[in-house]
Parts: sequence; C-alpha cells; structure tokens
Amino acid sequence: MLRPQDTAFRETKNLDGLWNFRVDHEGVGRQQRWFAAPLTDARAMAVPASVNGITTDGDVRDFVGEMYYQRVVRIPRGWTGQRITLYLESATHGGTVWVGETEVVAHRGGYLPFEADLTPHVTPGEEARITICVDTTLSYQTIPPGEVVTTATGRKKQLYWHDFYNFTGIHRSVWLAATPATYVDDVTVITGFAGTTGSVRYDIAISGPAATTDARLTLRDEEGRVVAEGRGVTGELSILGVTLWRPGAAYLYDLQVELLSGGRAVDEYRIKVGVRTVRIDGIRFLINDEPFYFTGFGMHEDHVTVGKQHNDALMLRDFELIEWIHANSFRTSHYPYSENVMDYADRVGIVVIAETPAVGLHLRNGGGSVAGQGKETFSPETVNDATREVHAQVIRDLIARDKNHPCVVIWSIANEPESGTEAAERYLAPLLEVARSADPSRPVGFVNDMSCPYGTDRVTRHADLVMINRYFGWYLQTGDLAAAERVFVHELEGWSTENKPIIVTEYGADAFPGLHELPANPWSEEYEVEYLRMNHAVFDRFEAVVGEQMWNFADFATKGDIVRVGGNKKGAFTRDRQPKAAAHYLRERWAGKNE
Ligand code: BDP
Repeated sequence: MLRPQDTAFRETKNLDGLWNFRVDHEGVGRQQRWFAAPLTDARAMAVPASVNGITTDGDVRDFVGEMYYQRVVRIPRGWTGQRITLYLESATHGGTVWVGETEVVAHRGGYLPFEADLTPHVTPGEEARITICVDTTLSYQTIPPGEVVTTATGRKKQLYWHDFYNFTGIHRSVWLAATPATYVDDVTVITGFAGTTGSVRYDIAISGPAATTDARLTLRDEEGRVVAEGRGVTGELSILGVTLWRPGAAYLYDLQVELLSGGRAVDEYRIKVGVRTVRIDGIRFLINDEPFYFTGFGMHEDHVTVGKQHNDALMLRDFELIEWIHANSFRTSHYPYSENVMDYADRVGIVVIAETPAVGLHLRNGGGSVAGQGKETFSPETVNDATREVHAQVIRDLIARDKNHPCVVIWSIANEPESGTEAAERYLAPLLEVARSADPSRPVGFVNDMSCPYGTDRVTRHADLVMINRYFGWYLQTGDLAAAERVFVHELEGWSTENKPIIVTEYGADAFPGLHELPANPWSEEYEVEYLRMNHAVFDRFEAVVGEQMWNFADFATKGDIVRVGGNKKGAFTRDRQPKAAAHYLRERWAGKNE
C-alpha cells in the first residue's frame, strides 16, 4: 500500500474538514445501522483532530467505545475506469468504514494508515455517503494494551499503562484517491555507496488485472537532472558523484517509477530517496560510515485543543525548535508519527528512531508514574499469543510505511516492556526477528525500562543496540543528584560490557514552568537543569554512550492523576512550545556536541 499522491496517472481528493459526528453512548450504532442513513442527532467534528480536547463534555472526553463520523462526498467525474480508494492516515484506535450500506474495510490499531477499495461501490460524478466508526477501546489484544472496566456507577472506564493522554479520533488526513486499475502497489529502496558512487537497489510491486511487469525508473537530483535510469521491477541504479543524505545536511533525489504496458507509461509514482547507510560497528553507531552521536528528544504528537491532530504549522514550529536547540534526532515515542513528519525529517536531515505503538506492556510496573496493576504482563488472560500476532503485524506495517525514509535509522519495537522474565524473552525476542526480516538494512531494538536494569534484563541481548530510559535523581534518589550519579555510573559500567552502542532514550525531570528555587528542588526549572547536567556528566564518561534523547521535547497531556499537575512537565519546552531554563542549557551543550 502506498500513500496517495498526484501524478500524471493518479489523483487525490482531500476529505479533511467538518464531518457529522455522533458518539455511540449506548452501544447501539451497529445494531441500528447508523451507517445506512444520514446520522441523526449529529454534531460537527473536525477531521483531523482528537475529539477529547475539543469537547466541554466529560462524558465525550473520556468516552470508551465507538464514535461515528459521516459525510457525503462527490466522486470526481473524471475517475471513470480508475481504481478508487479511501485512505485513512490513522484512526485511533481502529476504524470500520462503510460506503452507503456496504462495509469496505475494518482495521485495528491507531497510528498507521489503512485503505479501502471503493471501486465497486461508487460511481464517478455521483455522491457517496461515507461513514467511519472509530473504536477507542484498548484491550489486552491491542497495541498498546488496555482494559475496560465498569465503575461502581456503571460507567465504562479505559485503563491503560502509558503515560500520555489516550487521545482518540481521526488524527490525520483522510483521502479519496484514484489510480489506474493496474498500478504500482509498493516501492522499496535500499541505498548504499562506494567511494563517490551511490547505489539505489529497488523493488517494485504491481497489482491489478493487466499482466504488466515492466517498469521504468528515472532518478533525478535536486536540480531535476537525470542521474540514473533503470528498467524492470527489481534492479540497482548507480549515481556517479553521489551527494549523500547526511544528518543536518539532507539531500534528496527524486525517483520516478513508471509502469509500462506495450512500452507506454500507464502509472506513475514518485518517492524521495536519500542515499545513506546505517551500520553498527562494536560500540559505534555509523551513518555513512561516520560515528554518529544522537542529541535530541523523545517527543509526542500533543497540542492544546487538537490533541494528536497532525498540523503542518505546529510541526514546523517543533522542527524550528529542534534546529534552534541544535538537536539532531528524535524518537517517535511512543507510536508512529504522521507521514508528514517523516517527510519533513527527511527534508531537513533530522535522524529518527521510529517506534511502534507498543507501550505499557508492563503490568506489574506501569511506566514512569503509572502505577502497576499487579497482574502478570504475559499470560493467557493478559498479553498473550494473539497480542504478539497483532504486535508483529504492527511492526510489519510500520516498516512497510516508513522503510524508504532516510531519516529512519533504528526500529524500536516497544517502549519499556517487561524485559526481565522468561515470558518477556519468549514474547519479545521473536518480534525483534520480525523487524529484522522485514528490514535487514537497519538496526533493531527496544527501549529498556529502569525496573529491568543491567543484569536482570533478558531481551537486550537479542537487540542490535542498547536503548535505556533512566530517571535516577527523579523517580529514584529524588533530589539527591550525587547519589543518582553514582547509581547511574554503576549501571552504565554494566551495559558498557555488552560491546554495543548505548543510547539513553529517556532521562528527565519535571519542571513546572516558572517555578524557581535556589538551591534547586525537584519541580523547579533550576532542578531540571542540574538534573540534566548530572546526566550529561555521566554520559560523557562512557565511550559506548552514543546518544542522549532527553525526555521530553515539550510538556504533554496525561490522564488526570495526583502526580501530574496539568500533565507531564518534563519538557524542555512548555506545551505551547516556549523554552524553559532547560532548553537554554541544552542548546549550549548540543551546539558544542555537534561541532
Ligand atoms: C517513562 C515512559 C514515558 C513517561 C516517563 C515519565 O517511557 O512515557 O512519560 O517515564 O514518567 O517511563 O515522565
């Protein structure tokens, strides 16, 4: 499946805007066939947007179950004879789509795209009623997991074990798209170079009724000059005098893929190609065979009112701040981000650790402030074989979506799962293999939790590198940075013996914006700076530490809780993207690091 685009043989129609919307409080929508007629008692809802930050009604904000979106669209009259699809960039945490009364697709999982073939169900030039039912529920067989309980007052409540607000809705764009009946279904590129010659290995998948297997490839540089040409569905292009894609100095070639029938083009798809390599050599992380040190953040798609909506203006502000602070990377904690974010990271040369939505797979512990549930994480009743199948599919889908992005240098298959037990090893080790076989060209790992430290963790040995989240001086040794430093050094001495690169993918302390205290105390802006300074002193002692991604880029929403005041306040920036003292400090450190 490829993201829709406009080319000589393809067209798109964006369906963003206000849709009719109704929350199915009674759980009767399917039985009453709400999709079969115009929605009654409907209100307006923005697409894309999270529902939760818009409403003033607590029963809607915290709703658990199915929500209906509906609108009538006119299918462009020029689309006769084309394959017509509906492409949803994401619907959290899953969606069922009807055209008129016909169900055309049902998808589980909240942060990855899915599409429906509408061709047999619509007529170009005529109107069609589209209904999307978004299911907000998380269970032990979803990624991320959750459990729905009924409270004493009979209300359904969603439990989940991740430390960010469970925003729900249609967070990214919805598209109608037309392609030829026989079309380019997938493009995979893997790049390399030897000396000054670049290589682009390609693989094209074709679908549709015509028995076409012929393709023409044209690679152009940023000035539009043709630098390589190819023929056939697999092969390799060579670029003489290649300009590599480098962190901070992106360079993108344009690959035009044309499907040929009888020597004539019948479909066209284009992708951007950054030529670069990624490799681990002992404790070094190499991009283009040069050691790379990650500076940056774990982030969130999170904003006031719109929640997890993708918005280009807000995205640009985030990237402006990333550049201002001299960061060179981020992790898509804790789910795949919008495709626009990945495109933009490619374009500006920001390095990305791409993560699946597998967060909160640690029921005994919870994450950060999230209390444990006292249940076994891995058991027939909780996270089980069926969950692992879903998790494997999510890994494959993430890689299918993002494999061609030069910005992505690591796949993270999970954040802070339980990793110290045999059951965890049985669950996670095969999933690392799933990622490796889906993409042999990038290192694969998962992010280790503080409760499974060096010596007890059983899964990192199956990963290509060490990624750890540590909060010494915050959740442990609170306020005592000298004690925290000692513990952290001790632990890194352990991990250093693994002969793998180590990235500290989270370290952070909450600071309430505007709270100042000298001498510093936890929650003050001063303490956040001192905490970061201590952590950096520790990292600088270890050659194997090849990256620091501070938690978090910006303050973000969490569920209501006694340990969170208006959300998680570990941001270097506030939720409205203004710098705290920590941001000014990081800017100085990272300017020096990247020299
Ligand atoms: C870590 C989690 C992250 C939390 C963070 C925290 O990975 O999602 O937000 O702790 O507590 O355990 O701030």
